[in-house]
Formats: sequence, C-alpha cells, structure tokens
Amino acid sequence: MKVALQSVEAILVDLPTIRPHVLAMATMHRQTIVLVRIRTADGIQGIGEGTTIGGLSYGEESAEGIKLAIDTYITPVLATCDLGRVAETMAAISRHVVGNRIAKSAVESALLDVAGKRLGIPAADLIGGGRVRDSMPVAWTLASGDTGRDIEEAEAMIAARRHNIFKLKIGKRDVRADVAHVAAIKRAIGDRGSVRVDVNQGWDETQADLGMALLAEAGCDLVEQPVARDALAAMARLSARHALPLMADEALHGPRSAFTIAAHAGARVFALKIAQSGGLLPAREVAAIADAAGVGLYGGTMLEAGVGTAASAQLFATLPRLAWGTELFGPLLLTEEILEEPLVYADFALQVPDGPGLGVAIDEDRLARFRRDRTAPTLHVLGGRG
Ligand code: MUC
Ligand code: MG
Repeated sequence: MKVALQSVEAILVDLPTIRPHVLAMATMHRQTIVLVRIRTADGIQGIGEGTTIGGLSYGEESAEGIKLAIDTYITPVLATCDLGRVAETMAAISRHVVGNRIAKSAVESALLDVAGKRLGIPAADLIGGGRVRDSMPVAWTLASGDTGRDIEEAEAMIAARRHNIFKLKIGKRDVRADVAHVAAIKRAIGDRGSVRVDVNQGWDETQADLGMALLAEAGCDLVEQPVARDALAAMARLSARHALPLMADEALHGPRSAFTIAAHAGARVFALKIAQSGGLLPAREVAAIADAAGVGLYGGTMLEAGVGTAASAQLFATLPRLAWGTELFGPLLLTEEILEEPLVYADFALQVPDGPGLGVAIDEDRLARFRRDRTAPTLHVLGGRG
C-alpha cells in the first residue's frame, strides 16, 4: 500500500557551542541545525537532520537554504511519492532538485527513520543488510585556537576515556606556526593518542608540500583536505610525493566525485559524510568506491547534533572497513541536548543506537526552546490519507 505524506516540517534550531570552534574559514560560536520531521498519512513520524558549518563559508548550502529547498522544492515532490520506497522517492527528488545534497540527506534520513519504524528495525538493517559493529571510535577536534588549552582538552578527553584520536584545525596561520602547534600537542600526547590535522583547503600546493613534510616529522598521522577542493591534480601529486596520507573531505560530493578522486589517486583516505554525499544511500556508494579502489575510510561529520549523528552512525555501523574510525562527536560540542536520550559515548567510542529507524527521539520541550521560529512554525500539511 502506498505510504502517503501527511506533513513536512523543516525547523531551524540554533545551539551554542561549548567554546569557540576555530576553523580555517570560520569561527563557530553556535551551530544551526535543520531538523526535518516527516509525518506519513498512516501516522508514522520520521526525523532527519541537515547541518553545515559556518554559514556559507564551508560550502554552497546554508542552514537557511536547506530549509528553503525542503519547504519550497522538495516537499511538493514528497507529496507525489510512495514514501515507503525510499530510493525511488530520492530519485524523484533528484529529478527536480539538482545538488542541495545536505537537504536531500536530511530528507532521506527522515524517510529511513519512517521505514525503520514501520518495520521495527534500525536503519542500518535497511541500508546495508545490518551492522558489522555496535560501536565505533570517535575522534575529537581540538580547535580552541590556543595550544595550551588544546593540550588541556586532550588530556581531559584521554583521562575520561572519551577520545584518543585528535583532529587539529589548522590552515589559518603561517605553515611553520601551524606545524609548531601540532608538534607541541603531539609531544604532550605521545603514544597515548593519534594526532591528525584538517587544513580545510587553507594551503596551496607549495605550502602543502612543506606542511606535509614537517607534519610527518612531527608525528602527525593524517592530513585532511590541505588544498582547494577542486585542486585534484595537486591532491594527486601530494599523495604521490608524501607517505603521510592525504584525506579528501570538501572535494567529495557523492559517488561521481569519489570515483574521479579514486581514479586519479587524489587521496589515500575519504572523509565519508552523509550530508556531503546527499544521504546514507549515496554515501554507501562512496564507501563501495573507496573499498574497490583501496582508499581508506573515515566516518566524517558536519558537526551535526544528535539526529544527524545517529543517522551517520547507522550507516557507518554497516561498513565492513572503517580503518580511520569516525569523528561523530557533534553533540558533544554543543551546550544543549535536543534528544530525549543522549547518544552514548564511552571507552573512546560511540554506541550505535539500536531502536527502530535512527533510534533516537526529539525532546519536544527543548526543541521548542531552541527553534529559531519560536512563535510561528512552518508546517506543510497536506491532504488526508492516501
Ligand atoms: C570538517 O571540515 O571536517 C568536522 C569536524 C570538525 O571539527 O569540523 C568538521 C568539518
Ligand atoms: Mg574536514
């Protein structure tokens, strides 16, 4: 029987961060997430999340644009679809909406939540034939902007057994100053943790050559997106010249870009993100391309809150190879929890929620407190049962 749409809500939610998060292109003091709530005519509610970083400074989609794409262009397509058929619904959306991968990922997550709830199984069982792991390692990003504070933060994380993989945000300062910062943190942590960097496209190829050579000496394990996302030839040359693995992040936009990067040996590792890929299903295709090409996988984040993090975890739980772990720490960077039950982080890992669908529920009181349109929610209500 066709599963018809009852209503769609795309809700902007502003959540403060626990400290300023300093990236090469922006300093975050809060995170804006877009929560999507899809209700079906037969009474099931699915939730999804679309989130980006730093307004429009990271990519082409902003939180406000994600909401607009869903409200104005995706909702009318959803109204024509059998929502029980997730892949078919997403294909219909893609016929009408080009790009807008984060918006699509949020909607696809909500549809998988609906589908899982209908069948009483986790989303992982729908998309990948089930889990191959119940928990996954989680990195923490040190990005306070201050070396001493970052070391204190790393020490506290190790002591609490929460994280022992650290990603350092660099690319804003002179290369040597950045490497000195990384080297100081690695010296303090020693063998108790892995230190990696994310340059967020901050370098040109010459700077990257110098940076990668110095970072290797400093004991860094991985360099994420050192050069511009469209500098594929430079990524390939850097990958060929340096033993230190280069990870593609901003360069990845779903399966086709993954194939192109892999075919040109532009990266040794992929930062796999459901948002950047356009959903869990296309992200799984990216993972398959990586596996076939011998490219390592790292479970990436767009610093989503609980819903997007749970959706990512549902996918990452199904991947046979996840050599570099994940960075699904988004909810821990926020001062406010909007899930009824927070995700569980313990022993350096995130536990995969095991309820039906995404396995998480929204705390409605907290959502009401932090949604941007506290007085006038946008709810698209469509016809009755169909
Ligand atoms: C990015 O570029 O990888 C992920 C973790 C973090 O601190 O920032 C993000 C975005
Ligand atoms: Mg990155």
